[in-house]
Amino acid sequence: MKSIIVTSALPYANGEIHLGHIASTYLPADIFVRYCRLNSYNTIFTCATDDFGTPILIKAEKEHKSPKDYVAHWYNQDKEDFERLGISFDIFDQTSSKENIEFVRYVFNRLYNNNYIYEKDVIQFYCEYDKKFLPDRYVIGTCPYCGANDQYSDICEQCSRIPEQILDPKCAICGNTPVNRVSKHYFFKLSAFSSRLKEWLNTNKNLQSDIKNYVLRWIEDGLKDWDITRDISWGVPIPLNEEQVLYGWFDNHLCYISATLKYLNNKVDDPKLFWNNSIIYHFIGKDIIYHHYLFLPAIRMGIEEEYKLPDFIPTRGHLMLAKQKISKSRNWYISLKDFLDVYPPDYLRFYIASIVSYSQEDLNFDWDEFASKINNELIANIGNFINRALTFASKKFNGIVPEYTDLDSLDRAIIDEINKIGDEVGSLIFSNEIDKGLRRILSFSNTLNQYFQAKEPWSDQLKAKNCIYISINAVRSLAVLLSPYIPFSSSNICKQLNIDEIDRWNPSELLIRPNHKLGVIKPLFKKIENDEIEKQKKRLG
Ligand code: B3M
Ligand code: ZN
Repeated sequence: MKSIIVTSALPYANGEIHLGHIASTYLPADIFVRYCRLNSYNTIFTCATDDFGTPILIKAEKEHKSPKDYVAHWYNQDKEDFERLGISFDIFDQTSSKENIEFVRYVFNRLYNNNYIYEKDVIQFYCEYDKKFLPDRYVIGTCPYCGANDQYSDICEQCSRIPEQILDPKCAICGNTPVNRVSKHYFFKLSAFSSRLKEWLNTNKNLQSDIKNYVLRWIEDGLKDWDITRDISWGVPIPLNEEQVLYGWFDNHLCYISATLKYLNNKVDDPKLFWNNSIIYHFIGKDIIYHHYLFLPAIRMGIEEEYKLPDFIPTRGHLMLAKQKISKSRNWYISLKDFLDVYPPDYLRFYIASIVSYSQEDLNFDWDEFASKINNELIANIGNFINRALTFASKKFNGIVPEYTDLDSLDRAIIDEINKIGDEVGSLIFSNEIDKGLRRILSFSNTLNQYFQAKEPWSDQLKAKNCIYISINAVRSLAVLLSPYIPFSSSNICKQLNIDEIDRWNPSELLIRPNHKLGVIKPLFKKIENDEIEKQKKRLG
């Protein structure tokens, strides 16, 4: 059996999961994974919180918590949020797990022994008052490009540029002016991998070509070696100098591997071999292309490809909120938790799946569009057909699926549709065209509504028998087709059909036989009212 390993970018353990994360990464990955599982691929879905790094340490200090306790809080919160949305990780780990720390140190040693890591003195800001080095966010100053005040030394939030040297630097903890001090840092020789990376990018036909092209241009422009050292206490201690820790971007993506192997331990004889024999997918948002198309493969190359490189890196754009960039610092975001306190998880899954394309283009969250998609597509199209067919069967046939006789041309045409739909939707999901797959399901459901209307089962008992037999089977087809997208509703449909949960991708088969007894029929969805949407607009953003 073919195996597939899917990872999705690791959320920083320092704040709420918001709709932006869901749209660019977690939901597309989950839909894909659920589809793969139904197709009996041995599929593993891996994620973890990204625990290390300066911003997290600073936030923990502000809350007077140990960084360990601080990330544990967010780990638990994230886990709960993901579960509520039905994101079906097989393992949700932490980059600070002992397995990851051990693995990261092993990788560091391998790279060092292979001469891909070297030492160099660098000048760092140092606060004489706090007695510590001040990497990244520990220094605040003026952006040399746009002149914005109060910017972190590692990124200007005004102009999004990375300042070479911040002006008028101040310690973020005490506000004093830091001094310069020399510190010995380790660098990863990314530049040594230029030609191998180029070769890999050119031969891997599964990567999105537009992204590949500009990553190739970055290589042409010349790759810079990466400073992988941080003079702080929260991180993976560097084997050669335990006083320092590794940069978060050195250890986080290695957790894709360490967490997967941890999950596989005791399940397969040789977890590493399993990794190397699998098709590997890393789902990401476009802001971390550089790290996943260059840094991550180079590190795997540097340890002599002991662990296979990714086959696919599905990369998607950002979610905007009312056409504006989501920003946690400006409080312009909708948290997953807040959303799920108001609407069912499947509403969010349906809406996002319908707008998320397999490209880097940004998408836009819009409350009115959300309501209209739920009301007009999910409810008036899909929900309507399902409820109509089930209610009719329950009222006119006592909930017993009727026998069919002499199929007419309408019946045969719809059976043809059912026979085709599984492969059509399946191949769209498998090629990551999740929105197109959903659109195809909607057009199928539309055809089913037209069929029901044209057959007029209310007018003739004979016509009704064929129509209901076929329609009930089509309802089951919808339960299968929708199960990767809206799993909670799919299992609700199964209950009403009185069949087992969907465990196979078989929407094109007519498996419900005459005389099968249906379950209790209830409307699946509740309409979203206008005034309710207006209320949410005000409350959530
Ligand atoms: N935590 C950054 C981000 O969420 C980072 C991803 C790590 S994936 C290895 O955008
Ligand atoms: Zn200070």
